[in-house]
Amino acid sequence: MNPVEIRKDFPIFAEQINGHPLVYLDSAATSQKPRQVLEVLKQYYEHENSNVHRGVHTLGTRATESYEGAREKVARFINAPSANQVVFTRGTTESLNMIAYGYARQRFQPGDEIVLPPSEHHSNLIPWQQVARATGATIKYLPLQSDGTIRLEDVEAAVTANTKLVTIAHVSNVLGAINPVKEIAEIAHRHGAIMVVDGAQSVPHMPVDVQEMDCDFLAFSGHKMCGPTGVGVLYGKKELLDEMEPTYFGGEMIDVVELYESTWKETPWKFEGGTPIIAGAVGLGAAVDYLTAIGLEEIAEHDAHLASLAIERLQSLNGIDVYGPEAGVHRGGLVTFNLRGVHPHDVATVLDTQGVAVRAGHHCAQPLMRILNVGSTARASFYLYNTEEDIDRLVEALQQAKEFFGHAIG
Ligand code: 7TS
Repeated sequence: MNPVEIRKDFPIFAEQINGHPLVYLDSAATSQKPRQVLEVLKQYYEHENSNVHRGVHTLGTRATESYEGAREKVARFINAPSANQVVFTRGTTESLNMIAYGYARQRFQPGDEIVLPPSEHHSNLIPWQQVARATGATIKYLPLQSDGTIRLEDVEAAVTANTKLVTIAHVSNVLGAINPVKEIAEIAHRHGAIMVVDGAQSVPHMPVDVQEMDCDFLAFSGHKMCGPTGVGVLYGKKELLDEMEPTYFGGEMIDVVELYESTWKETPWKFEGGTPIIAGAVGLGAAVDYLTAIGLEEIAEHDAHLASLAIERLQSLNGIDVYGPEAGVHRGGLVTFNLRGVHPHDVATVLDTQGVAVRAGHHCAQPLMRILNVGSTARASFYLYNTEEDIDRLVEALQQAKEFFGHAIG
């Protein structure tokens, strides 16, 4: 895998940012899009655009074939047993909320427990708070180690016969930790609970096999994996999706509508009320093709290598705190850090003057920020188009930031 060649697929890298070539280190927020995906979107709108599942006309058939073809591509990508277990949603947030509304709220009651770490993205935390409020179920947080990771023995201790749902991010968007989701799923299942995996930061970056992991639900977003914004996926085990209530009611998702009651289509179409995210799904299918051709193993190795290198380089600068586990096999492609005594927004602003894009803020993980005892942090996140030279540029820009803010250069 050659990131220098890969970059040529991404038109955005022709941009100059404040007089510098773009160094894009914010792929955990959203990835850039390759020409191959942009061209499929253009082709779709120019040659296939129509509504799906209803037209008997030729364009309707083309659009339906492309849309359902994308579902099959996504199913193969995560090794789902069937394409019917892939629901197109707006993204991870919507997928997780659909589980909360359509599954958890219908079943949970006082005394039931939901187990998760406090380090989750708000999208995998607030929906469960809301379920607890609505049903009387209790949230039980797993303890975190000083590096922000969880231990399996703590999961064993927390999960009981009262636990109905265990959830965790496969890869933390702040700490970069890769969590042992397969082992956690095994513990959850032993106690009769279901396992929900937030795959927003893993599916774009490493091979993810839902059957091997044995999760009950998996949520992820297209826009973080070279696809368009506005499309994501909810994968579920067939029997759970069949049992689960739709969240949106209206056109497309029905079987028979009477005046006072109605019945739904089968899974997955019962979850896709209204005109679905047709072009988005087709674009996501193209992104899946693109990533598959490069190879997810190679991408995972590349991202982890850049993260290790970045951690090493940042730690060699004085006055920089790096959060999360040490570099190594259990780390994804991002590094979260602070320049001591300087607000991360100020750091990110100085980096931007050098063309280096990093994210600064609480990363939608306010409880974790409190545990780390920081208000916010800066974060550099890597993807297939980043190079070692990008890390040189990050380090140079950080050195300038240190000079600017009066730090001694390490
Ligand atoms: N879960 C995790 C682990 C995430 O990283 C994100 C987005 C989401 C859920 C929500 O995804 P969405 O596509 O529905 O918004 N994370 C980030 C981030 O770290 N910076 O910007 C968005």
